[in-house]
Amino acid sequence: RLVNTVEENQRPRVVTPFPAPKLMDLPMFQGDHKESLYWGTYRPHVYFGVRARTPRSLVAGLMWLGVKDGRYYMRHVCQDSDELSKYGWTQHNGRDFGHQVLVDQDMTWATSFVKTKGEGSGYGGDWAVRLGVQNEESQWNNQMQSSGYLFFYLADEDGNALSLSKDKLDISESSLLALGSRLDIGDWQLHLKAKDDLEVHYSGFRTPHIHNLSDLVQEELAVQARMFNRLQLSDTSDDSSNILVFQISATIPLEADIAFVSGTGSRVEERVSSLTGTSLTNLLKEKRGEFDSKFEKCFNLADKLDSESVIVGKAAIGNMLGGIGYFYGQSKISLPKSSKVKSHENFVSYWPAELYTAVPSRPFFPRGFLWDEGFHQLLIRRWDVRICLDIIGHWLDLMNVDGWIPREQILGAEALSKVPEEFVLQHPTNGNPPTLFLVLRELVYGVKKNKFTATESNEISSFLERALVRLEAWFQWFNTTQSGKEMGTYYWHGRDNSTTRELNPKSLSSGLDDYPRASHPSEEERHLDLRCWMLLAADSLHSITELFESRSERKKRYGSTAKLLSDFEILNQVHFDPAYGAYFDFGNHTEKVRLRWKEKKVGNNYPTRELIREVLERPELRLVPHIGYVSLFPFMEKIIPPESWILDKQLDLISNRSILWTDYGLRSLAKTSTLYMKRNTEHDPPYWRGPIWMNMNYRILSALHHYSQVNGPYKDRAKVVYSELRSNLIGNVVHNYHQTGFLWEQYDQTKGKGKGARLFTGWTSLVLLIMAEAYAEG
Ligand code: 6A9
Repeated sequence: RLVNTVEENQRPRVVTPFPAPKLMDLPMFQGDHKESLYWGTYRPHVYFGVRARTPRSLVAGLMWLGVKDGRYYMRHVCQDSDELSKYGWTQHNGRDFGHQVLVDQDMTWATSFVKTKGEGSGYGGDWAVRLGVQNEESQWNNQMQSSGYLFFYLADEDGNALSLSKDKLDISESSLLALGSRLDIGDWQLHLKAKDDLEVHYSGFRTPHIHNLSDLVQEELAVQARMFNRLQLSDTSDDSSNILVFQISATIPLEADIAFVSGTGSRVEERVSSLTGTSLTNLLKEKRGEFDSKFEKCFNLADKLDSESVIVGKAAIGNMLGGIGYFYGQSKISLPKSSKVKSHENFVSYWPAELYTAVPSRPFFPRGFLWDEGFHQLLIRRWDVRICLDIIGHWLDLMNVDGWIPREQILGAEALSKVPEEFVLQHPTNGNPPTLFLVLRELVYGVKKNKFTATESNEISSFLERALVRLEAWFQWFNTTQSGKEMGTYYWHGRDNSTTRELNPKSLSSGLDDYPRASHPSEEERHLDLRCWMLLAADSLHSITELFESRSERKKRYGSTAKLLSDFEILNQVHFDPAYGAYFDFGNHTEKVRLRWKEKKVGNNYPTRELIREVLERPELRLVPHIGYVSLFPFMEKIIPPESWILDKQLDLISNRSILWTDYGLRSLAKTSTLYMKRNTEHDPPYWRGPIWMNMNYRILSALHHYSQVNGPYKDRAKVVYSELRSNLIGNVVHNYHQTGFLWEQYDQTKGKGKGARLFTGWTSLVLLIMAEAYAEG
């Protein structure tokens, strides 16, 4: 379109979409592909939820009352404070099957999801969920504990009314609970079947906001409890309800099958019956078998590792795929102070957008994070390339006209309700590592080496062909806005150079948050990790352009940029410190900083104390002598020639216990660093200043694997370090999983204990690639 409407002219540049055909409009994402991914467990923030990939969907979900110390608590949204001793998908194929186990006190829940498209099914097909509850201890005499308080709901985000099948539900007479109609899928029905007697009660609500549904149900139960002394929904609903909640009560053990069918014109009974009872049992069995064989085919663990590890490997891929969500909404973008945009607030809204993405952690961070996603895709692409491309496509379509992609995607009211205010705004001056290139580079290589089927190859190629202009813009965004003073140098913009509180001003955009950088942020800075990310981007663009044009100008340009950024001599001149044998950032820096308590007078109030940074020496331009993950970036990008003595030096740093080595993986920051395990402010404990993180360990391990394969004097040494690091990482994650029930965000470097967010099944799931020894080739 050549003509801009008036409205578009007034739209601030920062919220203007990148002007190129969208990836998600590619034919490969329409038709069968789109329909096959319509329904799914795309609500990772709840313990169990189903929705379709459409902005305002019909959504389903599970709630139950947990009992603790004689009190009831509503379980719905994944919350750490619920203290479930374990939960997560033990299997999930990302498409039409998943099995999850949840342990709440002495109750064990199982949710199995399955989807089918049978003759007569409407758009997107039919789906079913089998809910099972068992009681570990036999407290049968305790009535309160022996009946399950289980709630299953349907809510129409579009506001369409849902009808109850009849006023008095009796499922021994008819399994039909509810019915309705929508534009996307036509008429639909919800059925419930069970072997044993179930009592079903219900309540209808009308509200556009489903993110506070737990409160609505709890309030209703409280009213009922006060009036009638029972925890039972009121059996009322009117014609306008867009939410129906069903309460299913029975004695434990309980098993209930819920079937959702659309396209109710034909074969409804057969389809419901094939999705419940014995047929469902058989179908689930078949799906579990398929998952197991695909798992074995993709990762080949059977003769490599013990069964304890294999369980963790399955949980890793299961939770990665089961954690995939679909979100819709508008990011809030912070307005620079100089902005001419008229706004009463300090932000402007991004355009309404869809995002289909994996998430780092269902209870803590159930939303998209840009650089996390590149790591997620390293795993997902080995399971299902189409899901991988679909996810990357969604992300690239979020790019604005400047080539910028917001780092954290907080889309929609449900997502927003989980984020503290100070983290909501996205800053258009700040980037986040372009890790999607990690997987794109692998895909290009796979195409060139014929590792994919012909159809897959064609799809990847047409994807890349359309993605190229966006990828180039992304590269340009970094190359212009994050460049340093000297040619070929880069630094993360957005560090605070006026703070007096931070021991070392953070660089959130790098993804490594509080990893120490130059003490005094300045334009003179040169960040080693960003330089290596730029190399990755240039190198990937070079090989992508090579796919389409063998002799073009731009192919040459990316080739020479990559060559420049991987030039060993230049790298060493700018970032190498021979005294340490290590690579460092460069910047305005002093080691002599510390936090001190100072008295603070606030008006007439009593004096209070505050923690303030003291600088005891004038900073100067120099290398920043902190050894840690950043120091290893040239190693991770395999820039160091195999015969170089510097490679030997890197192996020293890695394998030295007083520096980076631990029995559980490599520390983020060397024990010898002046900021090792130091708080950044009073409220900010160390994060990337010691603990072990899986994404970086995976990349370091990949490089070790590489150097153990190529010829050179340090080949054998690399091999030894490689296998020890690998077994330490696997051993510790497996041990923690079986002990605590979870994969964790990071692992403590002294005892190996999981820390930070639990049920962190984002990049920690890379442990599966480590088990499978699956690294990038080429
Ligand atoms: C806080 C608090 C319930 C921090 O995995 C996501 C990111 C990584 O991209 C980043 O590298 N995590 C890492 O340093 C978690 C970030 C959480 C920020 C928002 C909101 C909500 O608590």
